Amino acid sequence: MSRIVTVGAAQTGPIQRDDTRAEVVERLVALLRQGADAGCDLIVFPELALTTFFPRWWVEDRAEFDHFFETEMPGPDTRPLFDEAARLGVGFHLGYAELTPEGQHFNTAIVVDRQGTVIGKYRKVHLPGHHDHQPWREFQHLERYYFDPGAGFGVFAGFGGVLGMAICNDRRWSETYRVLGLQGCELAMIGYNTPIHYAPDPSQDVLQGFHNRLCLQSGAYQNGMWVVGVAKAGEEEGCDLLGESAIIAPSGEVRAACSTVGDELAVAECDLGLCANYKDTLFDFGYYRRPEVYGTITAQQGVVVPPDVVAALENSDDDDTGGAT
Ligand code: CDT
Repeated sequence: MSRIVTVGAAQTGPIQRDDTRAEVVERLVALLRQGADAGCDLIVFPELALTTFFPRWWVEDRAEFDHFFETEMPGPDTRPLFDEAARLGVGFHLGYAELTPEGQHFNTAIVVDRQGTVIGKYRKVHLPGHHDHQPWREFQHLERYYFDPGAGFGVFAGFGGVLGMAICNDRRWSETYRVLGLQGCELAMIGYNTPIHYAPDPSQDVLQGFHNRLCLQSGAYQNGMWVVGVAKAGEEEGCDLLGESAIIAPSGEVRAACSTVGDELAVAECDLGLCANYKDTLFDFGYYRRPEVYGTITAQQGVVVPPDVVAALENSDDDDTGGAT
């Protein structure tokens, strides 16, 4: 049975450090209206959609950057977005930096229903980059300094289906999709800020677009779910951010995509009923999965080459010089 949710991937262009919340919210409201005109039920905004990607800078006292965080949602600056969405009868997903009353800092996303009520919240689990100042880099990636890690991946009822969220770097980890998939997720919303330049291995720079799609498409297919990947894109404070926002079907096919690195909406009719084509056949988890042999995935964090393999390699005559000279 088909269950159509018309989704808008609302990519934004860059947000500069001096852009005010009010200016940014105005841009989001414009995308929201565009989405409503296009018949969207749900608009998906990027990760940290209200501010510049501030983890690119080091400050000795982290509290100096607390102004990038929201202490309430909606707050005075974001209220217009909630009000306009409710007026239009359109739901949305929004990424932002969250500061809790207990003083915890999270990279957070929420999903809001057509009435303007928050129906789900997610805090980023996989925090990439580093925790210390590394001046050799062109720019920092200090998510491990500014954010506390989230506690897990939940799913939420909304828009007639099972919704899930992940944030940016989470999309590179197959565990993310599988944990969502095991809870029946039918539509995963994933905002991102992905610098094109990856300082630890610049050979990956030209592959950023490929790796983005590779992760989103395989996650969708292997779990029989729609995946909506939405970028904050373009040149932000001298840092080039990947665009290529896309809506991926449970088949792994791209159904809609952005073609610019500015504010842009890509729309697709997502039939949640299509998930069953995969969830009930090739990826019927209940019938085919073998959790009894997957224990390593949760039992250990890093790589452990088994001692017998290490020993065999040490005793081996093989080398990597490419053969006899
Ligand atoms: N925002 C975010 O998670 N960005 C990361 C950059 C990785 S390089 C430190 C990403 O995976 O796209």
